[in-house]
Amino acid sequence: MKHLCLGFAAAALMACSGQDNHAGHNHDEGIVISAARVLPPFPGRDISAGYFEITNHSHKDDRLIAASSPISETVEIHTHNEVDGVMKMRRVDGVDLPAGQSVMFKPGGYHLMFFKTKLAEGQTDVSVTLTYETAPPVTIIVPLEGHDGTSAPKNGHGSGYKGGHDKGSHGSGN
Ligand SMILES: [Cu+2]
Repeated sequence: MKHLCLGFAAAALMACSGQDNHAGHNHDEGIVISAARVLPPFPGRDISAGYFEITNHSHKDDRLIAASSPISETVEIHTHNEVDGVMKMRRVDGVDLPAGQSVMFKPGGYHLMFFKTKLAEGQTDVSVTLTYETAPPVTIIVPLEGHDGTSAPKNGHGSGYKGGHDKGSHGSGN
């Protein structure tokens, strides 16, 4: 219930500032992918995983229904469930994207699975196309990440911790 209230408050704030700052600019931002990364296969394996945050900025509920990529003929949307204390992966036929909300694709949760991954030598990023039930498909370029955890987020679009929890100041003016 608390989440619901916060959600409404945030939506109301956005609506207000939108009118003040973007008069005459009334297309909505649609669905935005951020903090995307693809983990390449472990040595001897050919399965990669894709993670990102997906935010539906539109006013309509939508649904991610498919993903594709030149590096793999088979890209599936997966989730993790705990079964008898063991995390198991399961394919899902889509992920709901409620209007105004974000869904995290992360280790232990939703993720993309790229089977029989084919990477060129020295390849550093991957093209991924996401297909939605309503919104038009979007192709994004996703950086490949190392397995050693050394690759820090480079695009400055990660979770913007600025130290402190000052409420009310949404610094992002785009
Ligand atoms: Cu999986």
